[in-house]
Amino acid sequence: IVASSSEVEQSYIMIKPDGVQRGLVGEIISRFEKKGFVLKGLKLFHCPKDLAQEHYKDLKEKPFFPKLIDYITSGPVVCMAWEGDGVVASARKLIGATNPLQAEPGTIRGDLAVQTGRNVVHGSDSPENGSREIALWFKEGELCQWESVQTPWLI
Ligand code: RTP
Repeated sequence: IVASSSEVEQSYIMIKPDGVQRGLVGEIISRFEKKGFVLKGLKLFHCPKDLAQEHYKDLKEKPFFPKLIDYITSGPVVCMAWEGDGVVASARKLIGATNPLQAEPGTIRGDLAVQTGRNVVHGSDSPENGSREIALWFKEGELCQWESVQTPWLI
């Protein structure tokens, strides 16, 4: 388990395979960077089916579950751990509604996507799930503890 040395809230943000394939990695990372959150973990990773199934286990009874697993494992994803006060709720706002056609302009999905099944990015839905998902996707030693020069301005 990868534990943060701080008590600061963390969110697991993942650029899905469509975001990687469409060349949106820099655009998406820059939105979280510019907002002022602190990047503690980052890797490109082609995830196996069992990990995708564990990540989305709460959705396993949904009819779209098999397609969702095929989608998430169809190519590399970008795994990120972002930290900061209120990062979970704020990241959900930056990402926008699950259905990109309902996502507000200015949000990542509102600006960059049209299909629920190709909605370019994932963000944890609670601080507990943020910690759970970061421990699931990152191994010991893959997270960096460092201080952003912006951190004092966020508190
Ligand atoms: P995420 O977990 O990816 O951040 O998305 P979310 O909370 O906004 O949405 P959730 O309901 O947790 O669904 C997870 C992902 O499953 C796909 N999905 N497909 N009707 C469908 O075909 C459908 N509904 C959901 C989306 O990729 C969604 O982000």
